[in-house]
Amino acid sequence: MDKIILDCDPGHDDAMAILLAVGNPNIDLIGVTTVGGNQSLDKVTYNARAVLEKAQATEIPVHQGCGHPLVRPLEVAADVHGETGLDGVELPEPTRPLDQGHAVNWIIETIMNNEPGTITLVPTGPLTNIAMAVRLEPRIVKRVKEVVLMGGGYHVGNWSAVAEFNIKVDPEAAHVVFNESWPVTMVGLDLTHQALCTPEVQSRIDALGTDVSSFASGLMDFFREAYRNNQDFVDPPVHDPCTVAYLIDRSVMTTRRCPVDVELHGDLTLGMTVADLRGPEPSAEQCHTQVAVALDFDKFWDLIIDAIKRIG
Ligand SMILES: [Ca+2]
Repeated sequence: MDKIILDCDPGHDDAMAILLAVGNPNIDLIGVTTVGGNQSLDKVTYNARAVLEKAQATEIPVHQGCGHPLVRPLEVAADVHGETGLDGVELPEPTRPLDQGHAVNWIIETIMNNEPGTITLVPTGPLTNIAMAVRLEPRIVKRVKEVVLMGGGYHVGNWSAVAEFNIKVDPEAAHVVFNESWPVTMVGLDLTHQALCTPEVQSRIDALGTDVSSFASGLMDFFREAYRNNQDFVDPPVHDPCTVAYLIDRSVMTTRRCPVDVELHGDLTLGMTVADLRGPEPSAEQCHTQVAVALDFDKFWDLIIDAIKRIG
């Protein structure tokens, strides 16, 4: 079973990733860490704890990480996620106190104290914590099984014409993460824009008729409105759980191996994830990065709905 650390900034789609990781029996969510992104660090940390409370998963520790990108001021996504970062739903009061210890230290200790090749990092926010961890303890690179991150895109952006939010908020951190030698799967917008919560999908969530299903549906109602008003989408793309779904079942998406780097200097292209898709596909030995290409829509939503159902 994959042991995962979810490094997130909830965020409506981060919340769905937490529900999927908690509810799926083949994922061992050993901890949640938070990073400033969709909203300020205090807000997203509270949200992470509240979502775990809602999912009856208070055994899972939450460690608070970095509130600001490595170099740049924090940009939040209030237009997409609201003032709280999880607008549109009532959050339960977390009963578990926030765990002590900075997320970056906790990530390092956890990786160093577990067998090599057993921990998978799943970042679904800006990559600040992960970059800090790798600079503080470079030995984690060889010990992590893989990094499966939501961010970037090889054909499209959302925070600029060519850059996605998580990468654009902290491009220097992303540059660090993509340039270390660990296996990186970039689950970018090319993939996540296929993960649309259609009315048909949402009616399946509603039909579960549980407290958690109505919570998830409330998240999707707000997300749909926000994406209609600000991003010109009819149905909202539910980005972050695509990472977790891939770890549950590799056949949920197809991938293409290719070099990926992060633009740090372009006036128009800052934060762009530049994927070199020329030539034949390299092998895993030749290239440590791959991009997600095509989603099995039905399989993806079946996993989410099954997880929500299991939480009960
Ligand atoms: Ca996120």
